[in-house]
Amino acid sequence: GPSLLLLKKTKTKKNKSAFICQTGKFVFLLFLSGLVTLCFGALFFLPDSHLKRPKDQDLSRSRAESVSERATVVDHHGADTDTFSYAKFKRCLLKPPLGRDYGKPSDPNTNERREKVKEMMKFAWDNYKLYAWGKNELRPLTRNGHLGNMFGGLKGASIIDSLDTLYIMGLMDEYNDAKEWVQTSLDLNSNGEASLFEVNIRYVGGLLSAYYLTGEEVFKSKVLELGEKLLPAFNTPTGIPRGVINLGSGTSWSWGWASAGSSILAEFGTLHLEFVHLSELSANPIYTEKVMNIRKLLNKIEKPHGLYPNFLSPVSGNWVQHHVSIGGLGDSFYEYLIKSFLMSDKTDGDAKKMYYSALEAIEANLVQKSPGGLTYMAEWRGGILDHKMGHLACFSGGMIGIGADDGVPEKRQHYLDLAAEITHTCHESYTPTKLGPEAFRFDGGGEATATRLSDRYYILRPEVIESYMYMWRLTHDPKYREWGWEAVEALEQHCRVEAGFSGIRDVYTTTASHDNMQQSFFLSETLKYLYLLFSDDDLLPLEDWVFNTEAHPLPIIRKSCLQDEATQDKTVAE
Ligand code: DMJ
Repeated sequence: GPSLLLLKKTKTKKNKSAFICQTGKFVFLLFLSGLVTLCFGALFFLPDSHLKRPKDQDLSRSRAESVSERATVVDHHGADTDTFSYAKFKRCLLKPPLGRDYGKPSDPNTNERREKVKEMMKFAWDNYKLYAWGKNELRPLTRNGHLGNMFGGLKGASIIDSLDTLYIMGLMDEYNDAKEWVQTSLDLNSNGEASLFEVNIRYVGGLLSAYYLTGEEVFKSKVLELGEKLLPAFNTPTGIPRGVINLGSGTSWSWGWASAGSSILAEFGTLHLEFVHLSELSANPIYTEKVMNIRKLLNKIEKPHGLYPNFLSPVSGNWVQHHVSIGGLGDSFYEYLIKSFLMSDKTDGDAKKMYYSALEAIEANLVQKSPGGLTYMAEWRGGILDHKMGHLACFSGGMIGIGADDGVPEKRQHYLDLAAEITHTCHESYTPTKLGPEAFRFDGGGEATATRLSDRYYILRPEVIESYMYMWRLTHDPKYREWGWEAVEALEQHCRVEAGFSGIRDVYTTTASHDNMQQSFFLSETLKYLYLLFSDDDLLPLEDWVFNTEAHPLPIIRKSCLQDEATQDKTVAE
């Protein structure tokens, strides 16, 4: 009947579905075996893959290779990208970078001052984050961001400049936000016109020091990527780079305002520290070669009275005019000579020679005593002195101080005295708001005063405080901490506004007119130097670190230690 028919139908259905199921399984197995064959086959086509297990007899050799003979991973520029060992570098430091207790001073009053500086950093950072995140600088009055045109479309200058300051202050949430921004949003594929100098001191310097302090690979890979983009700037007949570079196309040219297409001493002379470290990290000598070439040319060229003028032609390699300054246009060239020597673990003899003979020429031609007894550095225009000193030149107190130990021993005290006198003069220029003008003069009856209205502004610059910090470390004279505290109070009174810190237009009036700009160097330099001034000396000890001109700490390169470490590793491996 109908039930038998139903049973038959069901049976046929079951058979059918069993058949379909069997076929499905077969197809699946066929697919699977195909896949396995494919993957296995692919292994043979891999060039020298990590997936290939070495033969047993090769095991010990490959360990040795991985430890000390890693010059095998070569990128397209010939750089060995796998040679630098962070662990080895750390072992070659004399002291822990953050000191015993993050440099916390035992004296409660000093500690309170240090906490105040940390609070200022947090306030500056929080407002930047709130109103200008990802832009280059904060405009604290209008509460928005500023991009500007110095960095060729690169963004986040305040973030890169703040990384190390946040880290040493132990502001870890803020540091982590900054690091995450670098990971996710720092885009180096920009196509704009950048100042080679500014990108180098802020971005390259900032990323380098963030890497050396934290060991985070992201900073290393970013800085190496950026370093490559700067290389085309050196494609000139002399190898002296021009001031401006398009980060996308690599074309470069001189600043429109620099006479006769010249390059600026303080710009092409302020690459050495960062470029040597780029070579260290990439094991690619090209960066060091580029800056050594600049050094060679400067060493060889005839110098008027032993002085280095501010403008040089990248085409002929000759000076373009005879204007010499320890302030703007010249400043950090001199700083990088002594710091190159110190950073080389005192092995870079040329840098040392050039620094001390430049200093002698400066003393013979530029250093002056005012009628009121203040020592200052005048500017030199083809033999004629302009009795003016820029705020920028006030870094030289610290520079002469850190170089005092390595000249001829009989001049040690002389250099320390000169450093102290210059720092004193710069402190004298900080009045009556206790902040200093952009430039001050010693003629027309003035003593360290800005006589021109246009020189009266203060844009949160660090140089005077920088010299207090070095002089404190060198002498421990309490007056430097007192002067630093004066500056903290003045910054609070005249520059702190509701949404950050701002420069002011006139240091001679107490009713402040703000310029609406929180410069990124305020976070990287001014606040860092103040924090170090109120910290113990074991926070970023000078035995191990030199600060680039944007206050980014770079480690002294102990070649012999690094080599010993490598040999030891090799011996262990064998
Ligand atoms: C910073 O960018 C650096 O210190 C540079 O060497 C000079 N100018 C500013 C700070 O004043």
